[in-house]
Amino acid sequence: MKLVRVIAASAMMGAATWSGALAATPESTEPIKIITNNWTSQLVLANVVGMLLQQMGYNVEYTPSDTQLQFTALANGDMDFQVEVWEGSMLESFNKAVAAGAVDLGAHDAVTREDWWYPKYLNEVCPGLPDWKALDACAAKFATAETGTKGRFVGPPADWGKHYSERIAALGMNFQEVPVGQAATLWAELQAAYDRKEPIVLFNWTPNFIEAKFEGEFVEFPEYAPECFTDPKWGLNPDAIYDCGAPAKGYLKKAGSARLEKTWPAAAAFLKKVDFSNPQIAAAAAMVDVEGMTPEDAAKKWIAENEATWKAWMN
Ligand code: TMO
Repeated sequence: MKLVRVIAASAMMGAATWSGALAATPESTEPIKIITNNWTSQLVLANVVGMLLQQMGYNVEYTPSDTQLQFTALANGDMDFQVEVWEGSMLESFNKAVAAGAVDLGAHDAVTREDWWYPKYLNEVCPGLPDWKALDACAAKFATAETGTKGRFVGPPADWGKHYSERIAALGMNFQEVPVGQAATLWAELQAAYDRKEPIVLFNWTPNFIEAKFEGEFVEFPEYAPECFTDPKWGLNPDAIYDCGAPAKGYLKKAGSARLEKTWPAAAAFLKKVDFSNPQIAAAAAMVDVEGMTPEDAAKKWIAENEATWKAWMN
């Protein structure tokens, strides 16, 4: 009788400990849908977060989306998590998504910038750089067969939600945007020009692997203010919005669906703590763009080398 009681008690205790350890995660076996985009740091970070969630016991699914449509998906609860929300290119759609039910999961330590960028050797070719007026005065040097007498600005893929053609028009610049289809083309164009010290001005951002490999600077446009995107009267051109640059010290946030917090609260708490720095993000991009690793392998390597960092996020 006594023995039976002891066994029963210890079995119950065992059960209590067991369910206690697992009660937190996973709250649901339904997969958490992690958004992937088409640039390399995002792919690495999305995989890092996905693998860590799996380690915590969650099921995850990677769902490719573009930088604008993803916000509708987050607001609707069709997708659950985005690890890189860049202020410079996503601010407007992100704010709309939060107003429609998506959740701001906080900012990374990283400070970001996305804008026109040129190799440093052009400072001698176009005196007055990085000022945008000096660039504009130098437009003829950037002309190509495709752009005629106008300078060519090598722009980002269309889905990155920039307004560069509008900016060129608003500032009356003698430039034409020629967008690439994918990020790799930006770097191929840069490499080709850089090797021959030829003029090129292209879309770039930081943190990125570029800063470890190429010397260059962002063009300084009229300083960003929120009104620039909404009030035509603001800025140099009284009849147009977008007559300014992107934020020079932008945020990098994380965003989630409303159901993320409801269905998997411990996962949401973890994701709020996820925090990458500028050097970590630049290194993540370099593993893929310079070393040629897959985003999955780069994520595994990052996890192996940064245990103290991610363990702190789990507590
Ligand atoms: C959002 N991005 C980093 C590609 O500019």
